[in-house]
Amino acid sequence: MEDSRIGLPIGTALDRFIKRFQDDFPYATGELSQLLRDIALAGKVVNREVNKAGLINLSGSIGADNIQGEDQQKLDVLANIRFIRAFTKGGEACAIISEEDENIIDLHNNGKYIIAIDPLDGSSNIDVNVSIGTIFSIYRRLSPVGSPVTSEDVLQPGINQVAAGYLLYGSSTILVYTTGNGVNGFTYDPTLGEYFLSHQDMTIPDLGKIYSINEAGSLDFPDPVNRYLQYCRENEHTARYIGSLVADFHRNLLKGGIYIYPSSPKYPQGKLRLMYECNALSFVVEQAGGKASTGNARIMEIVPADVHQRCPLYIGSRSMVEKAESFHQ
Ligand code: P6P
Repeated sequence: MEDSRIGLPIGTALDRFIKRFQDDFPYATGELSQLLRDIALAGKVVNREVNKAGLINLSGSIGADNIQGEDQQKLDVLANIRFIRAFTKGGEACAIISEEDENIIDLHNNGKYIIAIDPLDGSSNIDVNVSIGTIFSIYRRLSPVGSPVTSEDVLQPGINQVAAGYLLYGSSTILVYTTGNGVNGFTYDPTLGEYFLSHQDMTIPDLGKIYSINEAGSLDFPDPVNRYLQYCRENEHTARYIGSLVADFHRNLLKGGIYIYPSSPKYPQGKLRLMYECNALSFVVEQAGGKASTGNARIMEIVPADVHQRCPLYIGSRSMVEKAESFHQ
């Protein structure tokens, strides 16, 4: 079976890429492929709205907090609606876990897949034109198709993911995903309304010099974190922190680096969400040769107890994550 590490050239359209590698899975019946197309389509719509938010009064807050207690942005709500509508129409997903919804969205259909999604991460950056992103994770349901969705269906560890990835709405919009067979990136051409393969078989440098963390919290960081940061400062590292996880992650994926959001008194379990932020990016980074941990344990082996649970996140170049972990031992 040909894997995604060879085969289709740069410039291949996303649709052709998906079909090409679906054909390699004889048992594949096309639902996962269609799910990826649904995500790509919703991403086009969100991209359009993100790119003109200021012109159509879509910037700013709706004046209410979301279930996370965070000031909900108009585009958060819009993006959530777009992705849920795409999955509802597509019919491949039977349930959705969304950062914007307290409860699991049961679509009461014969879908085979569970989606965990952060429709628009980093939304506080929307008003200042900083890159933001969508993060998604896809699982196969464990209970029989057509039966009620169970808690076992939704509380699966990250190692059960069948696909995961992100959309980055930045200087250009890129869709990066894996189905467990390498990582590929597709840049969106809005003049053609299509994504084209631009980053083939992405691999993260094993070592980098970039560390991404909000150092303003250092007075409250666990001691091992501060000792690792001191190591970075003493070893010609450089700090880059956009405040938008997808943007920081993507830069580190390309250049090498580590992103850390540790536990703190304000966030005893860390700030980031296991199901729709940490697991998805962990699948991508592991497939690209990197590593993702809580500082002590592999992210993807955590068995969730709650769909919105948080966890500390150390993610990026393998040697850098292992170095940071060594300060915890
Ligand atoms: P802080 C955005 O709210 C987010 O979830 C990530 O995208 C980002 O990396 C992080 O939180 C920023 O958090 O506490 O540094 O502002």
